[in-house]
Amino acid sequence: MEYKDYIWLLHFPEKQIMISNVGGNNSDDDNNNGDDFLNDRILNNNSVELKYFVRNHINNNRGQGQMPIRIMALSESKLLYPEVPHSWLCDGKLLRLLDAVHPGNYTIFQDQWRRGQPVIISDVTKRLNPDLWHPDSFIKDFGDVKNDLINCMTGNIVPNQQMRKFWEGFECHSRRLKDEKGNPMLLKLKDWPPGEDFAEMLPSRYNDLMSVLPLSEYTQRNGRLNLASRLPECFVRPDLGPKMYNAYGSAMHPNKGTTNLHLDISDAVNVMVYVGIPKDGDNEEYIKEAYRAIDEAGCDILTRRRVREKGELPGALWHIYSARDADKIRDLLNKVAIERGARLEPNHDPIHDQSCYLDGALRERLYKEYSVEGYAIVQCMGDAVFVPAGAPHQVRNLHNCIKVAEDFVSPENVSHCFHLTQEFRDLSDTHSNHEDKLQIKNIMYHAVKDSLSVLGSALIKNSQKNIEENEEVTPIIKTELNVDDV
Ligand SMILES: O=C(O)CCC(=O)C(=O)O
Ligand SMILES: [Fe+2]
Repeated sequence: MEYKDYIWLLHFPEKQIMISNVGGNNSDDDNNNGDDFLNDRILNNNSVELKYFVRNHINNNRGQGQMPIRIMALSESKLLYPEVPHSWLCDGKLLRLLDAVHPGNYTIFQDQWRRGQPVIISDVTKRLNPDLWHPDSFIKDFGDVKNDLINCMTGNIVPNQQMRKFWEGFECHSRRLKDEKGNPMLLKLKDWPPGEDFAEMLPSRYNDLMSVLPLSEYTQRNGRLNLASRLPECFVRPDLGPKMYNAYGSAMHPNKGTTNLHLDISDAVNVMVYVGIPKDGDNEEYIKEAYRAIDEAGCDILTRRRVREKGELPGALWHIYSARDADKIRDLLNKVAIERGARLEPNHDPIHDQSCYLDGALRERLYKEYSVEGYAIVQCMGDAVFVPAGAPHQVRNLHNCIKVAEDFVSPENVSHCFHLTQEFRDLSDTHSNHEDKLQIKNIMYHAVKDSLSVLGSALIKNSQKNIEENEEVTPIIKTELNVDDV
């Protein structure tokens, strides 16, 4: 979005601007007034014809009937939510909640979340026990345990390494494992703790994390707005995490992701619990590189200002896209693959394959050719990023990061979870999400059953109350009207 458009939005806050896709920095319709600008974007967005991607499943939830994206200015939202400390990033598209435990957070969060928009909440880790999340504590507790590492530059696996080798190089360049050319590798710990083992292997950390997760009605396993909590005990527990993401930072490599573009079938909250800057080498230089990466990644001015504020420690750069734009992204990635001479394989999917990172050039093409613009988000130390189910996202660590994510199933996005489960079924067997580990149909069945039973008992209670009230009223009416005398 251009500066003039932002100003326009600020001047017409009462319009409750709701648009499907706002232009990026490259908007070329300079002569439009605001309304034309909006109409143009909506038309543009809806009229893109997909030539390189064909959808097998009909998914009625894909855009039609969905609430449009909302863009807010603080002057307006302060009137709507006067009590709740918050600000707006990504040119008004991204809500940032500033008090993680404020009871008023739910309303404003839900007003974004039901539109499929991500949200960040800052300062969630101040009540964590920092000793449990320091790299040294992982060396002490698990240094001798072996695990695979991934070289983020090549995608190759460095198999069966003592984890102390990963952790010792976390904040010390000179101790990093080297590749065959003798260069320190950019490493990521692969799936650790493995599978579903977090709570059993790291019980104190599990309890520490769960005690600080914000919006607990959504994020706790028994939260009332976490539909997964409706699944009776006798079912196998769905895998909701937590999952840890441990990786070195790569601010110097703008087209290499720490985690490539993919989407998850449930909602997730991802918390930055530790950011480390190497202690050897030029500390200032690392920090400057990270700022440069942020400035070049399509972040809005307020984000660029925020990361430079005292006390902020930027850790990772996210690009999150609306779930409704997933097919357009697939179309672009298929088109690019063909341009590069590749053949499209059946039962493969450019997002589910998790093999691409959208660099600046691809993000620009996505905007120009499809009118799709994502959310460029910087996750600082202590930030929790809420990622809606089905929203394609990618992450690039700027410094060395420890993140922990917990999944949940919100009523707002349950239909995405359902459709995505169907979609994953058709993929080749190489995909880990092939089977329905979430058991989404069971979750939905029990959520509906419980809702009906709550409504049923409320109805019964209400009608009983009515009968009692009528019985009480009748004698009065009788006396006042002297019904018996008539
Ligand atoms: O931090 C990362 O590398 C990936 C995080 C992610 O994809 C998630 O939490 O869903
Ligand atoms: Fe993810």
